[in-house]
Amino acid sequence: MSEKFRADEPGLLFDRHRDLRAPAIDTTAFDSADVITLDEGSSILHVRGLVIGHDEVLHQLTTLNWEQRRRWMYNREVDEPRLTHEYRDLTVAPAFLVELSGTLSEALGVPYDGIWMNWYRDHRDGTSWHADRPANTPQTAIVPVVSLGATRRFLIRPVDGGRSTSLTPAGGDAIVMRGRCQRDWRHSVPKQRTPAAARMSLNFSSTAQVLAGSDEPAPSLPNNTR
Ligand SMILES: O=C(O)CCC(=O)C(=O)O
Ligand SMILES: [Mn+2]
Repeated sequence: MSEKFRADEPGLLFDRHRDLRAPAIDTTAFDSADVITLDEGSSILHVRGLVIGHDEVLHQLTTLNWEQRRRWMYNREVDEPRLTHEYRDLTVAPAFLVELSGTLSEALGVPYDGIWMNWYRDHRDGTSWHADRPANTPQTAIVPVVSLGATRRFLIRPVDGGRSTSLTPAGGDAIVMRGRCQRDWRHSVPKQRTPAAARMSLNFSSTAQVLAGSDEPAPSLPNNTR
């Protein structure tokens, strides 16, 4: 084990080891990605170990101006169970995120130009069932989500309900939703009882991908789907 992997500091993280190597991108990770077929129109690519030093990246990103959003739940306003940050203009994002976006664009053939970021502070934070807007505008879309920090469950299930498929992306992995995942499926990161350390997810978006399908009316989604 490299000395740059550090055992957990008490109270800070629950994962056994943290990957604090200098941040880098392993482009060869795509070569050994797993394909999870959901149905004839949708699949997921699980790319393991794309980001080297993912805990260090998470640590660096904690200094951003994170937002605590609020939302209406029934008849009262509550804090969303996570912090969020967004780069609509990638050119002002940290250099590593720009590089990561470039890598994903090249590997997946989609020009990504925005990032929606979530910070799950611990196991009590999560994201409820939803599809991504506006990536649900085209009939098909390729939506990569890169995980940093703790391993959490990422669930995806048919839009009308039914059995969910459970993925467990570790820090540094990418989950790529492909095909009709934003139309026929809903995804979530559930809150859990088991203690978990901090996790961030980087959700990449592409204006070009949305515009390519802009003649197709996007199905309406309830406001509180995330
Ligand atoms: O955190 C994740 O892995 C997914 C988050 C997500 O789906 C979203 O913010 O749209
Ligand atoms: Mn999403």
